Amino acid sequence: MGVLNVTPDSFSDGGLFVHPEAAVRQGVAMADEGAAIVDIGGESTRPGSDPVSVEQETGRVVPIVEALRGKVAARISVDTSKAEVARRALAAGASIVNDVTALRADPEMAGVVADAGCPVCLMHMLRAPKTMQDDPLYDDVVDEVLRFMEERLAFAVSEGIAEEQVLLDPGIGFGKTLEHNLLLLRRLDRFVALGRPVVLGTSRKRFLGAILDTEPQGRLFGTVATTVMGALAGAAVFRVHDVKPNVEALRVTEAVRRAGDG
Ligand code: 9MG
Repeated sequence: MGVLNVTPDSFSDGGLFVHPEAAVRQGVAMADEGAAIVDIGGESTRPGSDPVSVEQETGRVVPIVEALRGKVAARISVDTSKAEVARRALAAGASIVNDVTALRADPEMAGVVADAGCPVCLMHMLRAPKTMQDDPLYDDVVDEVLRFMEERLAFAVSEGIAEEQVLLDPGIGFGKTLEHNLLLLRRLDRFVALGRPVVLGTSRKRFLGAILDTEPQGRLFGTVATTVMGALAGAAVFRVHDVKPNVEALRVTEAVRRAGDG
């Protein structure tokens, strides 16, 4: 899953793709490099970020969905927590909803997804982007995020979303310390055991910078390391800015995993 932030303020690529031609070029490039999904977001979820209106978000996302639809073989995912933005993006050609609030921000979101019959990614986040990094606390981060995933999956199904359409994401960096992120990565197998495809989003994130002492652009090798570990643990989708290196790492990992299978 290639990240396409059409925002002025995302943490590592903010402002790079606000111009529609640049966004479309980047979407096409990521698909050419092997992205199976292009995830388009019009509201930053970086720590401390401010929310934007439905009109602003729609105005950023929908023209890019329309321009990419038919131009790329990759599926288009809309990264939003607002039901109206999801509805309009799905009407414009998106076919997946990536909701970082796991259907908690907008009471109409579950209905939009259920009516569309499309896949939805439910991600864990502590509180909201504005406050999530203010001293996040857990007794046992892995257990608590697992329980959250089970509860949100049950909620989605109770709202008419088919279980087969749900993807789960532990939300690396969303209300977590470095140690919390490392523990979640180490026990990713427990999320895979829930039986739904697991989405992993580590790309260029701050916890990598804390380990490597680098700015976002210098976190590629760290990102690729987590992609390989995630693949070995059974994760299914890797949300990344740098598609080619991650696709190549996944192809090699897969080849080794299948060696001797005939
Ligand atoms: C929008 N967004 C930013 N980081 C993300 C992550 O880790 N997972 C998902 N699903 N979405 C994310």
